[in-house]
Amino acid sequence: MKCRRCKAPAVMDIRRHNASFCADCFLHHCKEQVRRTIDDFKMIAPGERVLVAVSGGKDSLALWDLLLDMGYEADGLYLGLGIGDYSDESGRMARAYADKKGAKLVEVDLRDDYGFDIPSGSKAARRVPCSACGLSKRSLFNKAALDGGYDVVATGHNLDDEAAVLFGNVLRWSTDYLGRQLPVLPGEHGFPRKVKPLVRLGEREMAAFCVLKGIDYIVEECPMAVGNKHLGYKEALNDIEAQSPGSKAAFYFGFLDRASALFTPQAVAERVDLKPCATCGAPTTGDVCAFCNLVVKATK
Ligand code: Q46
Ligand code: ZN
Repeated sequence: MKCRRCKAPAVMDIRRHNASFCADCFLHHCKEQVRRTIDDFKMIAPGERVLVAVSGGKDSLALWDLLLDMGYEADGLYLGLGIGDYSDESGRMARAYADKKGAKLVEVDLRDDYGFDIPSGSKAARRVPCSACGLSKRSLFNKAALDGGYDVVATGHNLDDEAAVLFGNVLRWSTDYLGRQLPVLPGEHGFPRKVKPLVRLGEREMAAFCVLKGIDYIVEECPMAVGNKHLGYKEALNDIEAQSPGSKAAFYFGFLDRASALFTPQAVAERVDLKPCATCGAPTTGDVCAFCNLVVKATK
């Protein structure tokens, strides 16, 4: 197996591109994929300040590394979710990377700052942990970005993540979610712009990127994810991909090219009715936003 770019012995093959790469050319390939994604979807303009949502996992640390390497002014944001050893370890990984690079890591801790953690708070609020967690993350990323004067929030969702979410949304024809499943959501109505620069790179590529760059990341999955639907969709898509390489990318990018616009009118209509939350000021459709409601129930 030889590197497609320089003909040196290859260390990594990417079946959907029908290509193999040596270590240096693979890292170059990752950077080019991200550069193309940022340019094509107009994700980040020169001089804009980026807040990277860092979980301590491979995707978010690789994204932070790529953005810093490409010269973006990118700070990290770590959210302490209070999920036992998993959170302790993931926080250590995020801090270790920031220290190594001399990069700025903003930290918000659900327990210290809001009085609950995901395992106990979701129980008290009678919500599925991942739903309470996702809601908290969305709200706190927005808040941290606006408070810190950032122009963009970047998350490490990769091709496997986006294809699995799309698969779930299509299985249930969740047309409202389909209207919002884009690699860039504009900043408007009091929300910062949200971007996903890793959508052209798969899970396996992100793990290889971290190994080749010597980035330590938390390998364990969050214990709350065990048995959730999202992992099942990923497995189903992996089976399809193994039989027919390129299916995931065709599914996701075909949706973006040919179908997503059909669902956007509904998503746009929903955003027009937003007003400030009576408690925290964040944009919401009700009087009090979903996160403030969660805080009340989770801390009872
Ligand atoms: S961290 Fe949170 Fe995930 Fe854990 S509780 Fe669920 S949503 S699985 S990405
Ligand atoms: Zn609120």
